[in-house]
Amino acid sequence: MGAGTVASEIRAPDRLLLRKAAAALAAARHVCVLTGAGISAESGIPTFRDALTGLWANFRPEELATLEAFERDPAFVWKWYEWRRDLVRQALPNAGHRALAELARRVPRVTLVTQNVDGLHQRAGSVDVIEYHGNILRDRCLAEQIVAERSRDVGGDLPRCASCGGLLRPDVVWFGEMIPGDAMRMADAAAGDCDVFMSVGTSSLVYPAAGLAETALSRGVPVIEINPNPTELTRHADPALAGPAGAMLPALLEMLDWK
Ligand code: BJW
Repeated sequence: MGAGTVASEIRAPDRLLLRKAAAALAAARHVCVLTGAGISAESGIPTFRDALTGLWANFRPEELATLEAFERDPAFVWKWYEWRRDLVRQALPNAGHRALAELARRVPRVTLVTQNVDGLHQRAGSVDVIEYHGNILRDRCLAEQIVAERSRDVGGDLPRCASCGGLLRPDVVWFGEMIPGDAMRMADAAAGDCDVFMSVGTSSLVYPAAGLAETALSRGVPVIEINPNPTELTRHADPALAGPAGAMLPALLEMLDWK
């Protein structure tokens, strides 16, 4: 992290909370971080539930993020996903993503679990990222339930599987679908083992991801939240850092330097 003025630009009460968070991180052996759409907002990728800019400002989730919706109108759902794929391909990791990659070099162990499907953590240098809700840039064969290549031979509007010719879908987790087994096991294990938990840029509304912070809380582990808006988790978090991830995370790293 460059020499910085980042922490000094933050309001004094927030600096106290940052200091508390930095002290917890400085003493930590294993930090589990859960990220959500908010960390990619500063890369230009809309969140889901923010009232005016969110991806669902004009749609209900059930219209787009369920298997039923896809089976009802695959062309409509694919159009939404192709539009989002273009956004993701053009996006760059921001200071928040980079700070989490750097955090892994500063504390003995970091497990990074992301609900995001955009791959920006990996592009920022984080390794072994647990993709809890899949990855938007991959296709999955609806019939074979495996990650698949697109067929170049079959015409028509909808992407088809190169191996069986069946319909492809994005390799993401929709409502009512199971979390990939390995992702679920590794994330549960990390929430059950960490000595600091961080929740960054998520509304903490969607389960089982939101349950990871609850696991940490039930173990009496410090739970740090970073979010400019209050969430279901805020009143339980200590400290709750009310600000954007792209400012708060670099400031937190800078404080860690002083420890
Ligand atoms: C910033 C910021 C900045 C802005 N810096 N922050 C227990 C209780 C109740 C319900 C359930 C339960 N267990 C399961 C359920 C059902 C359901 C569920 O949770 N429903 C609730 C909504 C009520 N869960 C499921 O169905 C899950 N599967 C499951 O449980 O399987 C078992 C099962 C099977 C069958 C039957 C029953 C159970 C699957 C959930 C899949 C979620 N999928 C989506 C779409 C992914 C694909 C895609 O991308 O299209 O995942 S939905 C969407 O929500 C996406 C996200 O990953 C997820 C979470 O959203 P996130 O990231 O929190 O975004 P937002 O927009 O909500 O919030 C952004 C936040 O950022 C805000 O707070 C801002 O303030 C903040 N922010 N700028 C920091 N700069």
